[in-house]
Amino acid sequence: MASSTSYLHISGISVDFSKSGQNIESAELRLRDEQRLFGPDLGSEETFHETFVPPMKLSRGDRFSLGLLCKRPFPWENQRQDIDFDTEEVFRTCDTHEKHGQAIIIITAQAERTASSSEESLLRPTKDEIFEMCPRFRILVIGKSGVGKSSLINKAFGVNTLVSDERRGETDINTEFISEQNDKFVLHESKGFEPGEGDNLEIVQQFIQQRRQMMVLKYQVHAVWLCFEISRTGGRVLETDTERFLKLKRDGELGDIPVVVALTKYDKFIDHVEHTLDYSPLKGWNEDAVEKYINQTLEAERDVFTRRVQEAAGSDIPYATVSTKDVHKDMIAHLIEITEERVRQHVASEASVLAGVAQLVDPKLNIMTSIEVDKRRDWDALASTAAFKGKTVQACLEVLHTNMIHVWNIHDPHHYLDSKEFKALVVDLVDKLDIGSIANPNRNM
Ligand SMILES: Nc1nc2c(ncn2[C@@H]2O[C@H](COP(=O)(O)OP(=O)(O)O)[C@@H](O)[C@H]2O)c(=O)[nH]1
Ligand SMILES: [Mg+2]
Repeated sequence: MASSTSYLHISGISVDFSKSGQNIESAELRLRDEQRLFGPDLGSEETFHETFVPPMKLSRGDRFSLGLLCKRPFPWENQRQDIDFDTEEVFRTCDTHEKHGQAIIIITAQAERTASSSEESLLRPTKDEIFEMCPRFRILVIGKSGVGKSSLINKAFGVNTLVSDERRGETDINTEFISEQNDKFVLHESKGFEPGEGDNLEIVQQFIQQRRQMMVLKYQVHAVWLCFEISRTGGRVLETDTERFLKLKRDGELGDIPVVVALTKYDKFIDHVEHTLDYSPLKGWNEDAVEKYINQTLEAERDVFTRRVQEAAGSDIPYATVSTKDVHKDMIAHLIEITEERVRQHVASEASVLAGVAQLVDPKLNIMTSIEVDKRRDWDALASTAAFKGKTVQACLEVLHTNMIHVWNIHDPHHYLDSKEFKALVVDLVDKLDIGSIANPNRNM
């Protein structure tokens, strides 16, 4: 969101032709009459990464394009191809993620604010800054088919459909799934580490490594949920490759990325324990005693399983039992809370804010996140500046209001919450709280 910006610094470009079948010899980024020529990455013919030092300066209305020199079987058939960018779109989204045919182009751009807009930026909601750095919480969910990955995601993020932008039917770990109902998270999915799943461990490891190398926070993977079903068990609970994955994490091979184990379908586990319990010794017991006994048995059975998970995971990899049944909503909230905490500690607070924004099962976390965002503003410093003195309480309330409704991530396709009418209601409400009239535009802070 760079609407208040007069120009952008274009500091990098990544192009991935691996799915396009094109054979590209070189590429040239052109901005007005400036050109930067670059070639494929070392050891690759399909990916290009280039950083521009100093960055190129893009103004609104500039002609901005990428020229490609495509290799053909015969050198005399070398062909040029031009991709024109929509400058307004680049300004609107800052970092632009474009698809051209099957080629994926990512432009890294930073807004350059004009000096005169510094006042405005003081009152600019901090959520803009956070969303600019990290517009979506990026999560990788691993687990064999049927363990309940999709159901868990849907509950946690309050959605019921996810779409990928792959035109082909097949998807893989690189496929980004997003939802129109909640665009604050992006999901990558991977099947588990069952025997017969090929070298999935290697695929997952490679994916995590690649994403770790990306400098820009929003392209990094912010958290991993490793899912399997909790069950009663006498023998081993984890597949060899699952144990190897956990060991890689423990040994630091995967870096700081938070991995949380989600033990799914806890309700099914409860049902199973209850249905197979030997009730004969309980004859003549009162209801409370029976319930206590059942709960103790349940906990003991659960502990057998979780102890084994802990043995494999070690103390640094937390786990949570979850269920998609509404009565167990707290469990998903707990999974999210421990994930958010790890993301905050090990990745970046901006990504953890997005985790808080994206999730929709834990209103307490939404509130905490919203407070966290407002805390980032140095209100004291702000209040003492000339810029602030001229502002009415209403202007300040607007900032709080904007932060709040976006951080709470309420599905509001018609933008009712952004409407003048709703804001008037809020102002009116604050008026009634007896802090004096703030609807009076002349009243200063
Ligand atoms: N009882 C119960 N069933 C679940 C739970 N989570 C998922 N399921 C069911 O398990 C099946 C597979 O779930 P799905 O989310 O599609 O698994 P995925 O293949 O890992 O994405 C579906 O029939 C779900 O309804 C749960 O917490 N409890
Ligand atoms: Mg699924």
